[in-house]
Amino acid sequence: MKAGIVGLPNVGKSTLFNCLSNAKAQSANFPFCTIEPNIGVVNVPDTRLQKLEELVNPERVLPATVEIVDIAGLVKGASKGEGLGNQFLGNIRETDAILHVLRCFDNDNIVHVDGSVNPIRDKETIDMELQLKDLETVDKKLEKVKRAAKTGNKEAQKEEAVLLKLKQGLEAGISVRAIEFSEDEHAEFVHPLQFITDKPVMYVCNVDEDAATTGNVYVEQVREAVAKENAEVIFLAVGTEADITELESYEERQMFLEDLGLTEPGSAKLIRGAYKLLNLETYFTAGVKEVRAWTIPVGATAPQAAGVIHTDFEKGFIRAEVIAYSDFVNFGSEAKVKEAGKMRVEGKEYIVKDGDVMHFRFNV
Ligand SMILES: Nc1nc2c(ncn2[C@@H]2O[C@H](COP(=O)(O)OP(=O)(O)OP(=O)(O)O)[C@@H](O)[C@H]2O)c(=O)[nH]1
Ligand SMILES: [Mg+2]
Repeated sequence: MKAGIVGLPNVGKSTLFNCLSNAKAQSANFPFCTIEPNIGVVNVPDTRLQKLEELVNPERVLPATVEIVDIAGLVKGASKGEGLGNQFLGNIRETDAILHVLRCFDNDNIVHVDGSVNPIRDKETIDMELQLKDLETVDKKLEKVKRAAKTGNKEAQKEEAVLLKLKQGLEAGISVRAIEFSEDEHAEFVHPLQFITDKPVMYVCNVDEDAATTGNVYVEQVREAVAKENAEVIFLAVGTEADITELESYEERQMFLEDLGLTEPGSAKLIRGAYKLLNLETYFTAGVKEVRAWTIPVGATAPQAAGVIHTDFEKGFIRAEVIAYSDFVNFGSEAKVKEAGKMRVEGKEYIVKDGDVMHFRFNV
């Protein structure tokens, strides 16, 4: 699963990327600092994993991960080839969710490509470029479908109607996610085209240090502007957090966070938010060799969950032994859970719950 970072140049996208991932991206105070996309793997922070580690004492612990892509800043006209971002919009099309970074801090020393701090205007600039890119996709498809529709092909006619509705919406400045389609229409015609503006989005307001715990008026403006979008808005002192990430020891980092008034990095909240945005959940395996978090889509069945470990586990699935996370923690070990009769045996139809500790039985 992947999330892509978008925004104007010089708003702090690469700095955010650096807060999140161990891969270091170049960030500097000039527009178009990023040229080639930065791709990094981010651990999903989960305190349950630490708790399981304490109880099981395994050789190693592996958290769940999400992939993050940081691209060049987009500017007005990007969809027509202006700036650099356009060539990399393809990388964003391949992601599953969008993190839209908005500059919400004043600082005359940091260049703003449009001359002043105004997150609402910036958001509209970016939205429009993304919409124009999607419009390009619609137009290309429409050209093909039109011909088939003319010959009387019923399926093509249905598709043409959907495409025309998309075209009309996008031309009016509406993102695909806000254009209404039936579930079937969406699955059959909209989803396969991987529209950028159809992906779930989270607005990341980059605030200065003073606003790290409170937010500021820019954040309020953003909240108000996107209220109807049903999108997540979070704020984060990206620059400061990137500095904290640089510190060597956990204690030092924790101390600086506390100075800011935070108990955990805002980036942890962001990653969890992104995970939710992607409609993902976690189940655990907890053996003495390894305690590990595995990522599944919400609603996955036991065999599908097993398939995340290995396709053979899914194909040869017999049953799953399941312990609810809370039972594992309350009883303290797998053996004690079993003694208490709290371990369940589940079959193919079982819908995995977030936090389940699982063990699979399978044939190969
Ligand atoms: N004061 C302040 N400066 C910041 C903050 N976040 C980023 N910066 C600075 O802004 C400049 C641009 O940051 P980058 O992360 O390179 O910006 P970008 O969005 O990746 O820019 P492009 O790659 O050019 O599109 C750098 O000098 C950062 O140190 C912040 O929260 N506060
Ligand atoms: Mg950058």
